[in-house]
Amino acid sequence: MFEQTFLMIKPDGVKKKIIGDILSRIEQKELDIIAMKMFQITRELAEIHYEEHRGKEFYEDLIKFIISGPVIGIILEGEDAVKIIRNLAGKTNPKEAEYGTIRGDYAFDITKNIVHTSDSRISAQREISNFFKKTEILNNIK
Ligand code: 3AN
Repeated sequence: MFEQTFLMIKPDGVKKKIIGDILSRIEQKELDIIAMKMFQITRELAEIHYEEHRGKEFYEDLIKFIISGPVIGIILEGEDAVKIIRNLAGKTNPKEAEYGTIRGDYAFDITKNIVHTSDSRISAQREISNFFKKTEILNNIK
């Protein structure tokens, strides 16, 4: 299915200086980057993004972590984009993530797990509209 997904390089990925490696892994897949920007997430936006985790024991650490430094937001588009990018990221818990995935290769901590990726088309659309203005998204590269 032709679709869009959202990938965010979290503050630990930026600090580790692995933006280039993550981008090159993305570019090896047949997906188009249609928007990309670096920004600092506000607490308000973090709470919107992680709404589904509100009240869980790890929620506060998650919010504090995601606003602790700049992140890179990327919108990707292509056939089965959601699944391809989930597979590239690897399992949420780095201890279970396979080698060859971004988390399997770089993450050690479930909160600081290098990337966020949308878990469905619907989440992707919600997250994209939370993080990007319509004018920031290219739709003429085909
Ligand atoms: P994913 O990012 O793989 O889609 P979600 O949406 O279930 O995973 O969780 C969002 C983020 O919340 C994860 N990336 C991780 O940083 C954090 N998280 C999820 N589950 C836990 C947990 N059990 N303990 C600590 N942090 C967690």
